This record gives sequence, structure tokens and C-alpha cells, in this order.
Amino acid sequence: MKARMLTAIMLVAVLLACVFSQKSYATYKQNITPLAVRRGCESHVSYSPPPLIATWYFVSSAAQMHLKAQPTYYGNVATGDWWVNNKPYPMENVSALVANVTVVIPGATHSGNDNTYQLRMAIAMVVGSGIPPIIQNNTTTIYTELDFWDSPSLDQWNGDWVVGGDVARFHFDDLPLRRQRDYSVDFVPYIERTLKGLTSYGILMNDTLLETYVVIESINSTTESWVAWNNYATTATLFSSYSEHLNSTILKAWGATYDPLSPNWNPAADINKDKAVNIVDMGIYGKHYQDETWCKQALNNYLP
Ligand SMILES: [Ca+2]
Repeated sequence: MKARMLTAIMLVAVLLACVFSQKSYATYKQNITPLAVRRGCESHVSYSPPPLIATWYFVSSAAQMHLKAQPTYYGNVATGDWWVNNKPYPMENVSALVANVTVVIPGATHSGNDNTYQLRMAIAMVVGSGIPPIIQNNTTTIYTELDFWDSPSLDQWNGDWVVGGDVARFHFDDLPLRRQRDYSVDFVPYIERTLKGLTSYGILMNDTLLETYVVIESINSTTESWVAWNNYATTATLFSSYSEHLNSTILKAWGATYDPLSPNWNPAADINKDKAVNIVDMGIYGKHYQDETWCKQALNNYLP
């Protein structure tokens, strides 16, 4: 009897989910290509002697970076997409943020201490307090890093990521030297995990995107490396409305129970805040799905 009731409830839940997921969205996704970006680069090196070397250059749609670093010095060199005039790009209705790039590592050498020496793609975002309904103050920069090459002492992963401070680092790939590889990666799931790991919340309404880039980073190591990329481009796909965004958020978290570090858990999807995402949340959403203000508040994890 219990099993039957459960089956019936699940059927109704799936039906409701389907109904609301299909409802009233004439255009499912809206592509904006390209984002308002400028191709950019930056480097941070400590120039005390002995001098470090950090160079980059662009040829057409390609770039090459070179970093040579010594112990007790910090260095990185980054090239990628910087948003125009450093004006952050709003993430509030972004459903996908896809970077396409072809990468090759012509060389990477190290000696001695190598525990902070990585080649990666990265995303920098500005987020606020992360504790709604407090108004966010947009002051904290959070980094999501996708390592495609780690020096040996860093390449000891327990799970696919580590998170702490202002950064999450993911084990994205182990790209062999001198092997060309095409990446097409949606940053949004990684960003959501980063933010959940650091603030307990996913992407919130006031969060903004600063830049996406490819970077060589070396701290306190004797290292030298080169990274070349081609055809780097970041494009975003937007939800057509807050309602569609919230609907998608609930469906993605469907069945999840409270676990701040789980990729499936999203507090914004748990509308009645009972630490489970289920038919009750979809039911409440169903009463308000035409109310864009309400949906925006729910996405921002504010409980009306
Ligand atoms: Ca709930």
C-alpha cells in the first residue's frame, strides 16, 4: 500500500514537473554572442632580482604565454576575455557560460618545490555576502579554477576538487605536453559548486562575472612553462525569464536533500526551506510562476 501511494505521488510529481517545465516559455533560450568582451591579458610578478619572465603575445585569434619563476617569488600570466571597461557582466539569468578553446603546452619544467605550479582555465566573479536577504555589497572576488595540468606534488587528488578561502580548484584534465586538445566547457556548474562550497549558495542575482582566462601560475617554485591557445571565446546563454530560471533550478535539484557541497543541492530550489526539493516546492512555484518579481526573489533565496 505504501509503495503504491509512493508511486502515485511520484507520478503526480513528475507530471507537475513536466507541466511546469513546458509551460509558457515560447523561446527556451536566448543566445547572446558575443558577450561584451575585450581580449585581454595581465600578469602579476614580483620583479625583485632575479627577474622573473612573464610574457604573452597575440597573433590573430591565438595567444602564447611564457612564465619563468624562481623560489620565493610569485608569478602568473593570464590571457583571455576581460569584460569591457572592467564592467562586470551580470550572471543573474545566465543558464550556460561556455568557453571554447584549443590548448597546447609546448613545455613545462620544474625543480625543487613544485607545490604551487598549475596551468588552468579560470573564472573570476564578484559576489556579495552570499547570505540573502541581506543586500549583497559586491565586494568579494571568487575564483573558479579548472586545472588542465598540475605539477606532480599538486596532482594528488582526493576527489575532483578542493575548495577554501576565495577559490575552488577542479581536476579538469591531465593534458600531456605537446598534445593539442579542444575544450568546450560550461563554466556554470563549476561556478555553482564553487559558490556553494564557499558561501552555501549558488549563483545569486547580484553576482557578476569579471573575466575568464587561461593562466600559468607559479609560487615559490623554480619553473618555466609555455601555454598556447587558439580560438578562445566565451559565450553565454540566458534564460528567457526568471520564471524559466526558477523552474530549471527546481528541476535540476529535484529529489535533493540538504547537502551544501553536493552538486545537486541548491537552496534556492528549496522554496519552503524544509531541506528537501520536491513536489511541495514545485507546487508553490506553480502558484507564482507568472510572477517575475516573486520568481526573482525565490532565485535569490529570499523566502517571501
Ligand atoms: Ca522544500
